[in-house]
Amino acid sequence: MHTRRFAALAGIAAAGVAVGVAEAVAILTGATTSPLVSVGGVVIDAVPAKVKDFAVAVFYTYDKLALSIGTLVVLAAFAAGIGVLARQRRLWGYLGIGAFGVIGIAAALSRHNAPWYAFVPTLVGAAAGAGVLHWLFTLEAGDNADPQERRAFLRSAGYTMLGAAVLGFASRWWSTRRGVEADRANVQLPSVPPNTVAPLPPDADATLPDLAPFVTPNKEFYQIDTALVVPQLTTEDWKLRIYGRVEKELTISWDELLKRPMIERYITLACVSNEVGGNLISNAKWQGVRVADLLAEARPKAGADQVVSRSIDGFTAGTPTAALLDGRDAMLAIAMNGEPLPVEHGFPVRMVVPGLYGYVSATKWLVELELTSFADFDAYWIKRGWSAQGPIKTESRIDTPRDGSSPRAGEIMIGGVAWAQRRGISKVEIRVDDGPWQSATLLPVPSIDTWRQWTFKWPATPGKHRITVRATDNGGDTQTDAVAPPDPDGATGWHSIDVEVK
Ligand SMILES: Nc1nc2c(c(=O)[nH]1)N[C@H]1C(S)=C(S)[C@@H](COP(=O)(O)O)O[C@H]1N2
Ligand SMILES: [Mo]
Repeated sequence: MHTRRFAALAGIAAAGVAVGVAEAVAILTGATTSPLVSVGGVVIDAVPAKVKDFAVAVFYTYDKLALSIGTLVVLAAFAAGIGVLARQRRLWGYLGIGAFGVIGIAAALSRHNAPWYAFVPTLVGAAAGAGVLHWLFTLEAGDNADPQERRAFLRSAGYTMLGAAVLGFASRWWSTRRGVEADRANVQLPSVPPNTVAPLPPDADATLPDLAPFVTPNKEFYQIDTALVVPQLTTEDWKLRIYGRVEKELTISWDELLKRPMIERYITLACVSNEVGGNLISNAKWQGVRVADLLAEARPKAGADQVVSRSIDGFTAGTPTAALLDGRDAMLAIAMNGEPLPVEHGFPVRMVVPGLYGYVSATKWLVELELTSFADFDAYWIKRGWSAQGPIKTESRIDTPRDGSSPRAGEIMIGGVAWAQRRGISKVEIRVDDGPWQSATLLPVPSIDTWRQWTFKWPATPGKHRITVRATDNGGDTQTDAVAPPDPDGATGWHSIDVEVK
């Protein structure tokens, strides 16, 4: 009889081989058929919204790494259990591996756009895992073999194979990633006619230390998505389908999209999950094709009050058709700050709609626009309890001095950003402790669709102080002080910082 440790290690070794082989096969069949990616995707989509908020809050963009590591740990624990069961009866071990196989296959086939052969990697992997289990239990069955040696062998075999699985997975990911990066490097952005370019006022940026720059560099742009592994889509494979309640269905290739008239605009994107004072907001110069031009060709039918934009990995956002046709610069963006979209931000094509939170408008890796109605379809986050309508709320933030810092007494430059996309910012006020509201200096902006920097010279006296900011939009509405959480349609309240002036 084998020891329990032997059996547990044999289970881990078998699972390691199963996953490694499945991921290796998925190199050929494509990332969407990878059992690790599919199971992870199912888990992300199934996690209740509240838990996911927590994950976003705690891990921010690292939540997916945590999920991947967690999944591997759980997988290893189950594999050890299967090994121990197989020690009692070999059949139970095979059934355990079979159960894993069923989960992997169901997950892979359930993913959006799954090809019919999505079951193949898991099937081959499970067969290999079962083979290894069989081999380890029969070949190493000799009771006269040195148990110490046997255990050492198994431990190294198990770890090597798990390592191989992770490596195989990582290398597959890197190879597709390199292919898409090469494709991205080859993109020649069409020029934008000068009269359609929104110029940047030369003094839009106060360039204070710690103050968010007016234009966010691509590398620092906030990133939020549900993708466990960022979709890798080449321009050659990209196609956009416009369908549903339209008079004329359209399918557009990358080359066709590039031939269309282009605009270039500064637009500030914001996440509905952004807390007061948070940094899930960034500003970039986007280049793309007006959504209104494409809709004019497809001709939405009466009652098609919602445009559902869908990504290659099945994420959906529902945007009011009216918001895409009311003259704002909603676009299918192909470039961000003069470069093709970074893969993390939706390469090759994403949607950008001024004035709406990302979850109802900013679909990355965009492949479909479906004309439908709000009554007929709930998009990804709406199904999870968030509001169907997501206009961005007026907010402001203090960036410098930093909360909790201890600046020197004397004249201190307070600075930050304020935003009310589509309405524009007309006033920002600062309050120190219980003092009066005082107007800050507003820096120029290219349009009402971006955030606006502000500065305020403060003669700081020693001691503890609380500084509060509030903004007013061009319609004369002042940002509310009523504190609301992000859920269900965006946080409100005034941002305050505490400093101790020395
Ligand atoms: N395909 C896809 N697009 C998506 C999302 C997503 O999860 N998947 N998240 C949306 C949300 S909630 C936001 S706030 C913005 C963020 O865009 P960014 O990552 O480029 O900043 O993308 C939107 N587009
Ligand atoms: Mo978001």
